[in-house]
Amino acid sequence: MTSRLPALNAWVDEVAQLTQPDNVYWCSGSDAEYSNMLKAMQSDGTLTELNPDRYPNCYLHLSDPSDVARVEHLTFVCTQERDDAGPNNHWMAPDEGHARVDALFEGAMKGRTLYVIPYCMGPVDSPFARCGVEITDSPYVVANMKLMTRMGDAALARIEHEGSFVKGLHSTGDLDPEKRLIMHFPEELTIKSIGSGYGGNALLGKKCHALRIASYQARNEGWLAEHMLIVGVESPEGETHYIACALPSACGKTNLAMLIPPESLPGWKIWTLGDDIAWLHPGEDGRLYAINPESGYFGVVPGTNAKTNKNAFDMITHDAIFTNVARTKDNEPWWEDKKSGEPSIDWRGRPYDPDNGPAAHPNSRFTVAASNNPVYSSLAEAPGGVPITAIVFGGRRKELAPLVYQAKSWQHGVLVGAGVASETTAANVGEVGVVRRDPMAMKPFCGYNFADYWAHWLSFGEKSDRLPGIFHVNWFRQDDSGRFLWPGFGENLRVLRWIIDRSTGAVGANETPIGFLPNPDDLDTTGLDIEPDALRALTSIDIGQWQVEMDTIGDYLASYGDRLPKALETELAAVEANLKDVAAKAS
Ligand code: SAT
Ligand code: MN
Repeated sequence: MTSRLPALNAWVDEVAQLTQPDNVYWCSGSDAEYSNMLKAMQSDGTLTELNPDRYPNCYLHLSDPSDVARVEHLTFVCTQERDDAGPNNHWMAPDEGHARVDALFEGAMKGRTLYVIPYCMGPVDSPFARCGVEITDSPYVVANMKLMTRMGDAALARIEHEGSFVKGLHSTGDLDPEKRLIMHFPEELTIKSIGSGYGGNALLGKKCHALRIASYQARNEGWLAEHMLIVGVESPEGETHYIACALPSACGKTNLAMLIPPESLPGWKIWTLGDDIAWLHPGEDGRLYAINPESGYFGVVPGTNAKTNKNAFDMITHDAIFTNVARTKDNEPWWEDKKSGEPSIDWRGRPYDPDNGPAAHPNSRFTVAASNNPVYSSLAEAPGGVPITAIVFGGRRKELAPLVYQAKSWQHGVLVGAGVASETTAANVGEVGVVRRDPMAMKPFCGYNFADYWAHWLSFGEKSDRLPGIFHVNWFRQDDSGRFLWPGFGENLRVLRWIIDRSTGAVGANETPIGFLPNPDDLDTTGLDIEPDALRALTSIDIGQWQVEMDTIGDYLASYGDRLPKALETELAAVEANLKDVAAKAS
């Protein structure tokens, strides 16, 4: 098969010449094709069927142990000018980037099939959606792309009609970490990834396209591609507000996106639009409208249980692909904190031995179609997206950041987003638990210079006065003995309610130098076992600590040099001056 688009056929030919596959296969996206992929992987030993009675249509894939997370140190943005990629990205000149990665692709698909995957990020009939074609030699990628994106014939028809698409070339290569590169050429709308079969490195529709390349496209076209979940919060009166929330990887975005309201908040409902990525477009009415470019979830498995995320727990009992979890002796998937069963074989396929560490890899994942989610919003398919009431940033911070606060303006909110920091997690290769700056939770995902990105964010404030309010949350505050101060999970709905109340003007707030904090009375804590001291700590700030924090943020922003928008410096200076005033009054 070929397409009706000569440029696409020519590119497939060119890639086939370089990589020399045995066969070329164009994916249709059909269910039969999906089951053929699963069968092929079962026969070559890369996929195992799990207990079909307890976990119907569920499969397990085990990665190479050296290939279990994104690899930021091997991820490059290749723009003509180094400064266009910015200090937030690893950079390589495009010529050198192509030369290096093409050398690795030479003959890489010998003995394998080259799969052509046309896909659409976003509902196929949405003007906000954007298309791509991924070429890969991995049936695991084909199967995962089927669950995660709208792929196949319908996407191809749109691509043929539009005539343009993001090009993504992927090969698992030989999985040698020395020969692994994840390259982005935003000016050419091109991605080339080799040497990894893992999630964000290989499912090119996800972080590579929908964030790195799309953020670049969005800047040129006047919208935002963000690392945000989208959730609908319906009140007992039937009014639904949509919230877009950016948290760094593995900080509970999937849990928040499909939160289960606690019994003490009867009548509230939650609807999931997306759990990882949001594309935000300004509407004619001046509001921001969001679509989720994905149509599936690639979520962290460990910690998922009936208490932390019952929706996810139920959703992964059928039609799911598990990656790097353990198995019980009955061939059910098992992971840390599953709260039932016992591991028998670990994620490396060895008999389980606690001396070898966790049974499931801490970054083990499930892949499921969004339609598996019992609270999937029907509006997730709406071509025009949903209007956003509030934008929420957050991080994992043991100390400092209160449970929630609201920025004083859009411009101040951009500073709040730019100042996001979080303790690192297992989603990326590297040290876990150290605080690092992760502006807008986009540090690993912004395809261009952060200074230009912040300027782009600021530009929305000049064009509309109906933008969502901007908030910051931190579910992860601990006391001196390391206990979490806030129960989190379903109880986070209480915080979302305050955010909605603030956005609709229903409640007042306590104005502080860093923003508006809840008056403790306005945060509904009925039925919560939370000590007054803890609540006070969660809803107040330490001026001295925040002075240090603002200094650190100032130094960080200054590292962007002349390109840093002046408006951010102005906002920073205002917060610093306010902190100083309050400190002076207190002493
Ligand atoms: O590996 S992925 O980038 O797909 C998942 C994540 O890090 O959020
Ligand atoms: Mn993510």
